[in-house]
Amino acid sequence: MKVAVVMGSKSDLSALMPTIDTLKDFGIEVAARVISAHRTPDIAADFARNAKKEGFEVIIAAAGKAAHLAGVIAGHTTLPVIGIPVKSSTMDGMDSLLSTVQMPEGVPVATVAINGAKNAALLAVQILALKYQTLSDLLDEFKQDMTLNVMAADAKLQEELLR
Ligand code: RP5
Repeated sequence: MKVAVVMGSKSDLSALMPTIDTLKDFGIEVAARVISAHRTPDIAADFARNAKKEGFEVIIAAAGKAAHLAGVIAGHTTLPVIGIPVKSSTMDGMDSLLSTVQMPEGVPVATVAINGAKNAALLAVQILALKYQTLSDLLDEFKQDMTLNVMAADAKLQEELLR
């Protein structure tokens, strides 16, 4: 189980840490790279072309501003690509969101919310869970924990309101 997490700049790393941490929590091997669609376009293309051979099963690509990283990678591979628009400009991430999500027909990028780092990891886990039963079981536990947490918060709220 191996996922690549690629960021357009080292400055994106803090926004991406929930992706890396969540993947590791599920026992997935993570390779993190800084590769820019604009500043290192040849490296971006080489990376995407070789990703499947290297054993990656999903690629997560995060970038800000005119965020073309996920789209460029998706143009060079048939692996599923998940895009994270990063909030890194005066436009509050709307620039990255539109640049990442508005892909032309034939080259999909599964785009999560602006800075939606944890959901990107969970989507990758869900894709991999189609193949790996252990991940499927862990996702069931994860959902169950979420349910219990919300129920506990609700019960606490009722108690507080009755005081
Ligand atoms: C994007 O521009 C990067 O993904 C980053 O979010 C933003 C700023 O990059 P730096 O100028 O900090 O390298 O390409």
